[in-house]
Amino acid sequence: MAAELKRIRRIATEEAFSIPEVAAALRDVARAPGNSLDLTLVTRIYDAKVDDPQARLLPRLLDLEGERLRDMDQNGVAMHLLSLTAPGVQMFDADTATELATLANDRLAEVIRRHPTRFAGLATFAPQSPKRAAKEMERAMKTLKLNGFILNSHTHNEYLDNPKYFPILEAAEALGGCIYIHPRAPSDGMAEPFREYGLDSAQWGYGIEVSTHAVRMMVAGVFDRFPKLKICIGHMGEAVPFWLWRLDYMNKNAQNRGAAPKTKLTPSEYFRQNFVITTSGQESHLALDFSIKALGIDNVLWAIDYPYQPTAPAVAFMDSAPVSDAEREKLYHGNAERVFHIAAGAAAQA
Ligand code: 1WB
Ligand code: MN
Repeated sequence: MAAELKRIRRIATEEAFSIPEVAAALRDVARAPGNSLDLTLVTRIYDAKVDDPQARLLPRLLDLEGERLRDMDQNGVAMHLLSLTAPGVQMFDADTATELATLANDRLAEVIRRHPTRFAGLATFAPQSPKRAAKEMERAMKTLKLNGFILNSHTHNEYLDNPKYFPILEAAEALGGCIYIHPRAPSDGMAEPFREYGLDSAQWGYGIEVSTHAVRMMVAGVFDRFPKLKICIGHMGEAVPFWLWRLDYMNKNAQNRGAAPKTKLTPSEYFRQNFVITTSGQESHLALDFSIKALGIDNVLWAIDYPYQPTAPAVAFMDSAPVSDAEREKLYHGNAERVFHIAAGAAAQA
């Protein structure tokens, strides 16, 4: 590691955890009848046979202060911005989801209180009950001092452009809390072609699910109603940056034939105004360079995707990225501090 990089503060922004109560509820979901595409992965992780390599993920999701901190120390990572891992509470009934979201947020706040320089956290909420979700969002930021929100894409096959969720968007905007839209598997209506070849999750399905979510919000005009709302998406923007030109062109056509509502701005304008992206699990310098040029250096944040992706290559990727020192500071911590209200602080102890 170069000497000057030893002193850089690395804040990783898409870092997953769970709590035993949510893991148990997901095991029950795995054992109940159902056809959701998420069940493939939920079964592998939460109801795994002991010889399944994916079974190793659950202890690493439940651990916060053991192996995780050692992994951070070994790799010079100052901080994990933690979030309850996908699918979060979004496969449960409204009451269970609301209760477990509160519990997960309390646990998250406790571990941050014990390690305020090592952890920050995104609050979970239960979209199944939008009004109660908005209350929990306020408690999470004002009382628990959490740093923003995590949403694992669709809820019972519905997306944030649905007006039933507007109380959630109103709360996020008023609180200045960015909503990180993390993947889960594609919703029922587009699930079938993803059932083969392992396409259900991180290989391809996750990106399609979240990019579709983001595009729906932009073309529906959600950001005309909530112009200060901030959304974060991972995996180098789930390919949306690459699509901006064509989105603008074809959205205009769709508007002109009455298929899409008229909006104040174009998709690319909303994307630059209302979105930031992270590099989670997408370690291509070419894609990074393109994204910085497309969105601006202030809109790209570093992430590892722990424990689903290894830390060392994610650090090596950003340490060696072809950017200036000032740009690397923004990518590694400056943008995260601004977007997620994280106090300035020190690099990891060498
Ligand atoms: C994987 C990746 C699984 C992610 C996940 O389960 C999440 C995987 C919730 O690679 O198996 C992710 O966040 O990218
Ligand atoms: Mn992730």
